[in-house]
Amino acid sequence: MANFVSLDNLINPTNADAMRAALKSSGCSSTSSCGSSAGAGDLPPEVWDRIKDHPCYSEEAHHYFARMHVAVAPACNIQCHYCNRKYDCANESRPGVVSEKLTPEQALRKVITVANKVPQLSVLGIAGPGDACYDWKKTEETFSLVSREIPDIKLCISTNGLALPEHVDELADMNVEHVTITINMVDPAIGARIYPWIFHEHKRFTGLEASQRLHERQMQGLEMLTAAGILTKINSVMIPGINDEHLKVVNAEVKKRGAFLHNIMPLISDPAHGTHFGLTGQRGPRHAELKALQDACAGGANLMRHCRQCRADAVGLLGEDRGQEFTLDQVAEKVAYDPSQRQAYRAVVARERADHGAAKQDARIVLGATDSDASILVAVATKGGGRINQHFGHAKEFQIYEASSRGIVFVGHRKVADAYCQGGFGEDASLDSVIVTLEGLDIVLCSKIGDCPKGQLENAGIRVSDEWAYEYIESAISAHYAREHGAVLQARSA
Ligand code: CLF
Ligand code: SF4
Repeated sequence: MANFVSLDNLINPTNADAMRAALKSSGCSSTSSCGSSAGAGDLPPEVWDRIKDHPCYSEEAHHYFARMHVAVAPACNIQCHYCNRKYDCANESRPGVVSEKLTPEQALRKVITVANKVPQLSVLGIAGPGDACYDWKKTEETFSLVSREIPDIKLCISTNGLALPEHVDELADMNVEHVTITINMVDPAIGARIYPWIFHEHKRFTGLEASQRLHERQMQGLEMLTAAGILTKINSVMIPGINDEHLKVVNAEVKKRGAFLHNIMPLISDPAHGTHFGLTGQRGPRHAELKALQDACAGGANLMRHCRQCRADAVGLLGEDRGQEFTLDQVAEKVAYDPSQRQAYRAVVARERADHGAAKQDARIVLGATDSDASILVAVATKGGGRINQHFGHAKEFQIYEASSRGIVFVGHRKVADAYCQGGFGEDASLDSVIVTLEGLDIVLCSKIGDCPKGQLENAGIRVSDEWAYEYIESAISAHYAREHGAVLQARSA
C-alpha cells in the first residue's frame, strides 16, 4: 500500500501539534515537486485561489473542506411548488429544512463553536430557510458579526434572485465572493408551472406576471454579480416533464451572462413533505435521466455534480451532516474563537493535496496507456480526503466516477436510505435497498466489506472490492481499469 495520511489522521487529533505529528509520521515520500496543480486544472490562478477552499465551487475541495449554514433568514418572498418550510426531520436533507432558527448573535456563537471543533470549516453560507436577500437585515448582521471574529471564513449566500439586484453592491462591499441563484427557467410560461406566486414591491403577483418578474430580476442580478466580479453559481431543480429539456436553454443563457457554475439538481418530491409537487405526484428524475441532462449540457456553463442538496442548517463535509452536534442547547453562552485547529488543518491539507495531485497525474498516465473504448461507472465509499476510506456497511452514500482511457470524471453520488451496518450488524433489508441504489454500476470500491454482503452483492451482479483500501480514489480506479482493459501499469515518473 502507498504511504498515506488518512483523513482520520488529519481530523481526529485534538490539537494542531498532534495534526502535524500525524503528518510527520505518515512517511509520505512525495514532495510538492512531484505534484501537479492539484485540481487547479485550467483555471486562472486568481480564480482557483478563490474556489480552492470552497467545497461547493470546487469538486476537489469538497474532499477536504466543510461548509456550515446558519438558519437566520426564515422569510421568503416567493413560493416554489417544491418547498414546504413547515416540515422538519433531523434525518432529512433538502433545502428549506431546519431544526431551529437563529438570531445573528446565536449564529455567531454557533459558527465559533463549529470553527473550534471542525477544522475543515472554510465557508459560512446563508441558504434560508427562506431567502437570504429578502431577509436581508439578518443576513447582513450575521456576516458582519462573523467576519469580524473569523476574518478568513468565506461568506456565501443562496437566493431565489427576486430581491438580489438591490443588494449586489453591499455583497461586494462585505467581500461575499460566492453567490448562488436558483434559476429554474428563462421562459415565464414554464415558470408559471413552478411558482404559484411572488411578493414584490409590496404586491403579490401570480401566474405569468409573477414568473416574468422573477425571471427579469434573476437575469439582472446575475449580470450585476458578474460585473462585480462575484463568482455566481446557478442552481436549477430538474422537474421531469416541466423544465427538464428547458434546462439546456437555461444553461446556455446563464453562461452567456457570466455564471461560473451550473448545478442541476434532482427534484425531491414526496407526499410526506407536504409540497405541491409531492402532493400532486410530480416525480423527480431518475439517476440516469439527471446524468443524461448534465451530459447534454457539457460544453455550456461548467457543471457542478457533487451537490448534496443541503439543509439550511447543514454542518460538515458535503456528504455528512453534523448539524445535530451543534444545536443551540449544545452551544455555550460565551465562546471564544481559537484559530489554531483550522490553521494546522490547512497546512496538512496543502501537503496532502500535492500528493493527491501527483496520484491523479499517475492515474491519467495509466489510463492513457490503455487501448480501450470502454467506459465504466465506479462507486466509491469515502469519508473524505479523496481516499477509499470507508467500510461498505457504514456508507450512507457512494460517490460515482466514470472512467475511460480519457480519464476519470466525478459524475455524482447516490445516497442509500439506510447504511447496511446498523449498530454493528448487517441488515438484509438495508442491503436490498443498497443493491437497488447501486444498480447499473460496474464496481464498488470500499475500505472493507464482509464475505456475506459481498456474496449477496455479487449474486445481484454488483462487484465489490476492498483491495485498494485507503488508496487515492483515482489511483484505485485507474489500477482497476488498467487490469480489466489490458494496460501495462506505469511507474510514477520521479
Ligand atoms: Fe451553502 Fe450553497 Fe454556499 Fe454551498 S451549499 S450557500 S454554495 S456553502 Fe453546496 Fe449544499 Fe449544493 Fe448548495 S452542496 S445545496 S450547492
Ligand atoms: Fe422555499 Fe427557497 Fe423557494 Fe422560498 S425560494 S419557496 S425558501 S425553495
